[in-house]
Amino acid sequence: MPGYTFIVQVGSQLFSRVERVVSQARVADIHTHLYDPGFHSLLKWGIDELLVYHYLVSESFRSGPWDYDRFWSASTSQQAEWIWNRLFVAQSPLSEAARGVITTLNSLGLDPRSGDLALLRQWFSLRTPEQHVEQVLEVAGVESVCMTNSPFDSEETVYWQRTPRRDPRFVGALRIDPLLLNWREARLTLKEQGYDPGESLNDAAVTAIRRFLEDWTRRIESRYCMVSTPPEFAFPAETDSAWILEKAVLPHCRDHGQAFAMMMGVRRGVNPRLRMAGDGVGQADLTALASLCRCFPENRFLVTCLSRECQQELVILARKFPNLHPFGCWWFNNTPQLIEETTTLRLDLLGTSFTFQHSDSRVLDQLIYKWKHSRVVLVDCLTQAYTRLAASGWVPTDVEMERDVHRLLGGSFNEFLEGARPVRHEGGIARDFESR
Ligand code: HDL
Ligand code: ZN
Repeated sequence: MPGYTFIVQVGSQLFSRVERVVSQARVADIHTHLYDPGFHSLLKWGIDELLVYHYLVSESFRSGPWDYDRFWSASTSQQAEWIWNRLFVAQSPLSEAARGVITTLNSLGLDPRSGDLALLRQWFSLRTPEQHVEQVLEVAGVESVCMTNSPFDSEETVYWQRTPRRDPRFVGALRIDPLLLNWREARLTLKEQGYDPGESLNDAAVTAIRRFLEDWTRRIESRYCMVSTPPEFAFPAETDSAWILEKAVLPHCRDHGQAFAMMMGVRRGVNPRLRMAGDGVGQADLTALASLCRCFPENRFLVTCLSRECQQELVILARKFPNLHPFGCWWFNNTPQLIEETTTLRLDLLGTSFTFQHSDSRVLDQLIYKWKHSRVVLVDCLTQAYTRLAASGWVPTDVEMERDVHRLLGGSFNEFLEGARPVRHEGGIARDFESR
């Protein structure tokens, strides 16, 4: 690290330049659980939804009494009051998610200190979803968000059957967890939707699964295909999951220009009484990822890991496989300390060939705090990286900083996905990987 005087002089100049560039940069948020306003009640927003976010539900149970039945039988506003009293009145909102509510309300010009949830509810009630989308995207500096669109979610498929009016800033992403993780159930859904895969996994099943994937990819104009996998996920393996992935999903992704996104290491239902808030973490076996990247060089893999212990191995695998793109500081990694640790590791080993963050927002208003909090950390990480670079005799220009920040906030992602476009066979020979 350069000398103290150098850091103070050059570092502070760089800090203000980096802060300006990062604060003005527009973000492509590549994974959220938000919906286009055309999906009506599926788009969550407002103070009650902010407070009953499952991160805050689990945190609110840290204080007693742990009356699960009383909580789950309460109304959303009653649940919000429960959480408000336990996390904002009985203690300071110090956790990332609790502080996020404060950041969001203040950024919208509302005073959380009023503690008057009724007044806050009234403010939100005076606006339409469309108006709120405009203000939140503007305040958050977000240009586009990828949704999580599951053909196995009957609440959502109803809307797709009505071909909803689409807002192009809300980009489709095909989520297929049941197909890979619960084939016995998934095959019934495919049959219901007219893609009968038959009783066993064979060529006929591949045909049915690929038609299902193609139709949904086209219907939602999918940007990529995604699954979240448990720590035990293995490949190669004698499992339905590995077979469907190899025979149907990856060939589909390759032929239809879909990167395959894997969110690895989630342990579902650790405490089922917390419902969606009850999921936990386990250390994923990344040898499975290395096998996939090696065996399917024409597929592109977007990957994030839930366990802190996996982060270095993921980055090192990305150095070995150009078809692997790490992204985001997912879920339990979305804290200032772990965002800084992960981002510094990635900058030191990958330069800007990764995607810094995704918000995973479930409530529209969360875009504001998740990106405001993350930008603060990104400024620190980049200032440190540029200060080191300057000490080596290379001071970045503003244009170079803007280019680097653009790459980290969606530019590298788009470049990586461009390469996933279907191979154009000229004269029967697949053109070179790079020249596509
Ligand atoms: O599987 C996922 O996409 C996760 O992001 C889960 O939805 C999780 O509940 C979550 O919201 N994490 O931030
Ligand atoms: Zn998610």
